[in-house]
Amino acid sequence: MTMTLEQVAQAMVAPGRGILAADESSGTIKKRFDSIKTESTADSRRDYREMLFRSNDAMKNYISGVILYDETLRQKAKDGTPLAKIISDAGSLPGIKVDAGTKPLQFSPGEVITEGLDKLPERVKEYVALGAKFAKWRAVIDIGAGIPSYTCIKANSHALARYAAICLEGGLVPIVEPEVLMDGAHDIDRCAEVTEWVLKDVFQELYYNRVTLEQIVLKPNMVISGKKSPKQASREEVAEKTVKVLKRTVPAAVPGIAFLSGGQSDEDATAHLHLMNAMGKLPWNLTFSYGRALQAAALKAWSGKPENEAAGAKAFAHRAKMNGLAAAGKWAQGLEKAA
Ligand code: 5MM
Repeated sequence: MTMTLEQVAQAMVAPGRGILAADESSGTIKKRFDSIKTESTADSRRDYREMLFRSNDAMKNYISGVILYDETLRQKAKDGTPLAKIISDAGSLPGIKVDAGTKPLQFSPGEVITEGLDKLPERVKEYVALGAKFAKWRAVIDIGAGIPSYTCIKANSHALARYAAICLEGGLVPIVEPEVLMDGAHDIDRCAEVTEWVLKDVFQELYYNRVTLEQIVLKPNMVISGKKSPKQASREEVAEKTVKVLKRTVPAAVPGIAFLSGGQSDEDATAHLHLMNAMGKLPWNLTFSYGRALQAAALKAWSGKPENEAAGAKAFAHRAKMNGLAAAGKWAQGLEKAA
């Protein structure tokens, strides 16, 4: 049975389930593989991702969708099954990253614009034929001296909204991802200020581009201290300030918000999500769309060796379960030890 766009969006943020971001582009996955001294080849990337997608209980119970890179959507498992089919057989939805990455933004030193709108309608058509149900586009906003600029926020919000409209017209649910980086030395209040500004502008552009909010999933950063800030906010403060900013900016018509982890430790990313969900009723479902915070332990346990596949799958299953519980507000620190 074909699902409507609303149904797909709701399934992506279904209670207690979240999204696995496995859409590392060739450069990013190479960096990840370098860290475990493994060569990044089409086969090693396939083996690693196949290990994650075949972690059946985790996929069935906690992973509502998987964001893939172009190469992965076209790849087949060792036994010839398309990787996208392994995902859908586990009751999860395959999605596709459609942005083409960032480039320096003209006349805006230190700032970037995400590219990829050229021929996007044609690419969306092809991805739908290949089985994708949703798409992702990530805009990147950095905080620093004199940045972000109005120019950068405007250009990125507009591109995000154009992407979202193109996807909806072509039959894919767009994940709208404006990421305010946590790399700087700023404190949590500066992050709150910039995140509020960015989200306000993104929703304004979505409106002007006639995007139906019931058919999207928002993927924002949490409101958090910059990694280099001497003043690190507590987990409770992160949860409280994130929800405050979201309430000010995200209309209740949006079915769900799936956070990126952005460089947080695995357990912090889980704890923050749990604390927000434990606050009680919110206008949207709050869940995860983590890359690093879902994969780091699995990548290390696997380390590129076929004999470690069971250990890698187990590490992934543990993080998927912890985050699934956090998405339901049912996580507890003590459960981490049971790994
Ligand atoms: C998995 O990483 C994604 C792709 O990154 P590149 O295009 O730079 O290779 C990234 O967009 C990811 O989906 C989000 O940032 C969430 O991942 P994290 O690690 O922040 O949870």
